[in-house]
Amino acid sequence: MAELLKAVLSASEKAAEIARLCRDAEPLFRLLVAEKTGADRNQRFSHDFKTLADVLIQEVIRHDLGAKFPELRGHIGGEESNEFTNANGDTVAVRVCGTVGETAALLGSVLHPEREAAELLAAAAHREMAVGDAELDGVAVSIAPGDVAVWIDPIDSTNEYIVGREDVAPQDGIAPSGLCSALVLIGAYERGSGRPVLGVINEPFHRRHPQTRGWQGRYHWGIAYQGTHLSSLSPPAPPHPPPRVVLSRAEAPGVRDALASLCGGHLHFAAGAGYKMLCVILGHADSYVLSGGSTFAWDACAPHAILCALGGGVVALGDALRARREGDTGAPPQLTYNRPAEGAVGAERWANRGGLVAYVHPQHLEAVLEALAAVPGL
Ligand code: 2IP
Ligand code: CA
Ligand code: CA
Repeated sequence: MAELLKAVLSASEKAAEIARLCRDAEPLFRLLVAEKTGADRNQRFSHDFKTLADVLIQEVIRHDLGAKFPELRGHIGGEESNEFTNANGDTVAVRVCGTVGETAALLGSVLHPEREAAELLAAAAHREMAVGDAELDGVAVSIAPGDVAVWIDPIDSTNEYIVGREDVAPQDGIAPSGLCSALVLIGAYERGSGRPVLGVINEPFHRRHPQTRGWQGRYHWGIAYQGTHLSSLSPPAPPHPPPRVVLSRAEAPGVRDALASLCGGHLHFAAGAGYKMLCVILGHADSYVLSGGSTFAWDACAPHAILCALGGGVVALGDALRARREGDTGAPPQLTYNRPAEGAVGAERWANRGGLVAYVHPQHLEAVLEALAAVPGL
């Protein structure tokens, strides 16, 4: 009876379809390329086309989940605001309308004069998606939609999505950059406690079909709810020290050095906050460390739920180090998703301000925190 899981999975499949369509359909790809080269950029719309793709995907997910579960309406948040200003200076709220024609007309008012692009996007937004996953029928956990709220990152790693490189060879299973790091992230958390309970990561550009060369996606899910832990992934392999750690290329030098000594050469760099957490989920890395506040609730919620389902988690790094220094020997605090940061405005309200550590095995978390405790300024 995993109705919510099924609905989130099919919303993620529709989102992945739209992400692929924007790269495959010529009238849409042309607009994306204009983004990449800077040619023509922002001249016709007051926002980037990539932002419209993001906003539309987020609205499609919000619409489909809200239609299925009215209790969720008003409790589905995301990275993007849905307000656009078109070439005439009118503000348009992008949303999925009652009919495909109405949605096409609304998108047309933002994308004018790109009518074909608007029609392609509207048709994709209204397509019925069925998730034919027999495994889901055996999932015997029912999550009350009225108890949870949702965070959406419609496309994580947008830079890699726009640039679209397909030729980046993975190293030890981890792609340093490229289209494969663009992901759809949908996570649900408990409204009361802020704990993540259900996560779906969809990889729209997992691989090219060997014969047709068309894109094939795939998805992963996890549930950690009231003592039940379930996931589409097999249980993690036993831990082997030292941990293999994945970092952002923008990570601070002090953190890099401390972790390089800990991992004895097993340090990796990759694009995309969601992708780095996926590397931990898939067992290509043991931990993802980020010392700054450059990720948000919508980046972490879905991967966090899957990590919890596998016995791991995502710890709030700053708080964990503080507790450690104060001699607290309890479990380090996990990230939560229901409370905005005090005194912050806009997206910053939902930033994971003190950084994070994602892990599967608590032993690896402990080793990473110990190494970081010695880094000045953290
Ligand atoms: C970004 C994206 C970036 C990441 C950043 C996220 O989200 O995942 O790749 O930086 O933290 O907020 P990095 O690649 O250095 O880890 P988005 O693409 O949705 O803006
Ligand atoms: Ca993101
Ligand atoms: Ca995004």
